[in-house]
Amino acid sequence: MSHSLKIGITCYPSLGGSGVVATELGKLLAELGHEVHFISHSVPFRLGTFHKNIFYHEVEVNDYYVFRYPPYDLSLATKMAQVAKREKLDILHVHYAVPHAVCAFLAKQMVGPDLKVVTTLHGTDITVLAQDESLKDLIRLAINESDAVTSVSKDLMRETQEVLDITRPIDLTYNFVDKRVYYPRDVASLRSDFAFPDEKILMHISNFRPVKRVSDVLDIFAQVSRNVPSRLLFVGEGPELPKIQWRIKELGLEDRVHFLGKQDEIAQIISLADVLLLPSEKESFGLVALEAMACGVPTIGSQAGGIPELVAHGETGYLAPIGDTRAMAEYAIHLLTHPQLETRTKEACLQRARTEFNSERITRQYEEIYYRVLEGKKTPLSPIY
Ligand code: GMT
Repeated sequence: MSHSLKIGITCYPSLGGSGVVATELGKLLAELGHEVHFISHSVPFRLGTFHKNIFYHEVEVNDYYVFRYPPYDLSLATKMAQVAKREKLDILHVHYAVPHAVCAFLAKQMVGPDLKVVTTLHGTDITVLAQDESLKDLIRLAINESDAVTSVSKDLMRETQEVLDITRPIDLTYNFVDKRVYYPRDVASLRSDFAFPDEKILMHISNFRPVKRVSDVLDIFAQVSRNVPSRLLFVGEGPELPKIQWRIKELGLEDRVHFLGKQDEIAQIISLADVLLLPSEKESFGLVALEAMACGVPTIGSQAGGIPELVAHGETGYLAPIGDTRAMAEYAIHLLTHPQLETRTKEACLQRARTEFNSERITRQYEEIYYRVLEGKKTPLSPIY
């Protein structure tokens, strides 16, 4: 079975790695000849230019005055069912369990069993939301009722099974990068805007939420900059920023730390860096570390969640226990003061990103899952990791 499919995709269109993965997957599936229908409240921000196989269906929410909270979830479920019936969708592929997997479950009740639901778990839908008693049973139901469930790391798979006491099989589908977009860019002239030739550039890119432990980034940089002439570039925006700005003053690092805000051209920006810092508390995979790896930039960070499945310690970066900023700084200093090691590490990054996490490979895995559920075959039991 390998005919082209009609696939509905729902994700958070305007933020986060799950939205990026869902959108990039949709684009790649469309290139392979499948018809892809995005169903969401706004156009996914990475969707880009027109493609004949890509369609967008906007969810409009009824905000009748009796509602204290307009029921987006119900409108989304209804829209999914309408699009599935009208466009004769084979699959609804939802990214992030809450509320998308629940809405897909409802849509399937409206459409019938021929519509197959694939749910991809991305991280905080399990590591944060599934711990919440007000959501736990609903998330378990949506996961158990999906025709296939995928997880972006083995660690997230294990945590899902543990937290929700789930025994159903889950497929492993790592995050991926498109090598046509993520490769080391020539940024020599841009680099000189931020650092002198003898200075190294460390970078942190995130949504600046508490799970990212951004103050650890500063602690690491404070130690590194005492030993290696260097600059720190922050990319992104989020709630921890004001605290960080205050701490930079306390540490007297104002001249060495730069804020770039939200950026679209991530491949170009990452190519500026010598090292990416990712000391997160929780990180089911760490898409940004993969994007960096594909641009030849090693990550130094924490052993949280799925990061060790991505960053090969000692080969494509270095990992230490969560909060051990001293060890992370020592790794950074060692790497940045050994040019041959830096060159070797960069090569290993490019090699690993291209082989293990390339978009063709992971897109094929998703395709195989779609064909499998359409054939009504059971998911193979996931290995115990
Ligand atoms: O970060 C989040 O809270 C949500 C989510 C998102 O939509 O950005 O991020 C998760 O999904 C990414 C894509 O699969 C992963 O690469 C991130 O590691 C993961 N974030 C966390 O687990 C904190």
